[in-house]
Amino acid sequence: MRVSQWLSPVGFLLFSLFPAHLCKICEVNSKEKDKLDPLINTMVNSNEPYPSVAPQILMALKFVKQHYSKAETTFLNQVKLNIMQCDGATSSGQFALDLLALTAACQTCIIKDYKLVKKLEQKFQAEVDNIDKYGHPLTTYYQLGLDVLAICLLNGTYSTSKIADLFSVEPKKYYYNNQFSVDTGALAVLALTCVDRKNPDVEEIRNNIEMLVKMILNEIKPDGTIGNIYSTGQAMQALFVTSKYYKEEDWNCTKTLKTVLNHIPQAFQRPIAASQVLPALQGKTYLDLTHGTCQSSPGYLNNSIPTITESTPQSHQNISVKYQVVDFITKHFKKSIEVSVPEGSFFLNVMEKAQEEDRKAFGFTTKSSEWGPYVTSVAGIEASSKDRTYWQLLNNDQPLSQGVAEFVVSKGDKLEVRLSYY
Ligand code: B12
Repeated sequence: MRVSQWLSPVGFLLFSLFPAHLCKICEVNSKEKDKLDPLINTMVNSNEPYPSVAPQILMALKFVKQHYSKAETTFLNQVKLNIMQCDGATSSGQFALDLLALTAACQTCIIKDYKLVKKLEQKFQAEVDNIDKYGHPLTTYYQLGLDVLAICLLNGTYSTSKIADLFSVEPKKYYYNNQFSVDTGALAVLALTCVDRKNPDVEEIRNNIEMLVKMILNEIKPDGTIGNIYSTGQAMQALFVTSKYYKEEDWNCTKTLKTVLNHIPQAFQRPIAASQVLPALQGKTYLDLTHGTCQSSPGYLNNSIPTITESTPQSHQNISVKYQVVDFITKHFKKSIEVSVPEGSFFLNVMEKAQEEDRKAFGFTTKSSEWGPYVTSVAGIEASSKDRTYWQLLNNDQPLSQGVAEFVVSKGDKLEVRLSYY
């Protein structure tokens, strides 16, 4: 039977209008919608000063029916400030996030009047030039994904074949220390899907999408998490828009959704984490940022302030853990210690205890960020974005999926900070 014989006229119209947009989407049902309230509260009550938080919250709030005028105005002002203060030091991904947020907040006039897409194209070009010269971008492929997503959604100029080349599937683009970065892959899929929708039938673009989707599907864990809990929301977005590349049985979306909902109380207390997961839970993706109406109606600001677990141990019973510092790059430095800390302590507390014992070997510095404290130096050895090095966090030789102020240590753990390349 031909498609047109069994589809109703309306169905046929929809089918012929949106064949490339067919999506497999599961979203939180109306009975469970209140499970999202903690995420929304965390976001609207955020007063974090880090530039990448406000744009991502605005992007997430676009998909929330209720309006939070006061909070939205505050975040929009922060985004405008980011744009005004933008200079050579502003990363391309940060600028792309700001543009996506302006789009979400219906501020397209600002984008046009100040020719912001052109500016983003220039920042993106600087990334490409750096790749041509040194083999890696100024920032990371995650940020390149944000750049292309914003340029494409805002109808900027790009070469489809160059984009296909840029996002070709090679380990150095999508892996950190032999581990596939699901977040990076997901952003690339969203960006490539936008490009594909606007320039259909470019084989290389589709091949990239197909391979990345396979790699993302490979990262589905038995409980439905994709990568780890913090990459799952963006991976869901990528899978929503690419269902023609995989079979129904390849992904149990409902299981993933259920697991994420169950993790809301403990895993998404940071505004940044909440903002990245919320769109997918509502069946939305960043490709929807340009859809929908741009009217606003007044809302209210919920006053319940979210609490982030502080880095102070909860109990008095002590546990013993091993901790070592390794310079994996020069291999000239390796120092280990066993410390005793109260049960419920964080990685950070172990580092502090080791530092008290031997400042030369275990002294460290951090810089605060939207994800908490980021370890910048240990034993006087500074990580450097210029050299593309970082202090990687591990336990029992496995990289952690949380920062030092979030990972709770257990008895017998073998913690490590390892200077590595990214
Ligand atoms: C690229 C990236 C990195 C790069 C950053 C390099 C660079 N100069 O750009 C590198 C490889 C160094 C890195 C390191 C780590 N990362 Co990382 N990273 C990302 C990624 C994919 C994109 C970030 C980004 O570019 N955002 C866009 C730009 C415009 O925003 P930005 O504010 O400028 O971004 C900065 C911060 O995100 C910061 N940063 C990156 N990762 C982390 C992790 C922590 C804990 C902190 C405090 C800050 C931080 O570096 C970015 C550039 O300056 C995100 C994915 C995501 N979903 O956000 C994960 C992500 C933020 N990272 C994560 C983790 C766990 C880590 C590590 C702890 C991994 C490890 N086992 O060592 C380490 C940090 C260790 C430390 N020293 O404290 C988690 C955080 C989860 C959480 N609850 O804390 C994420 C969400 C990935 C994931 N799904 O697990 N990361």
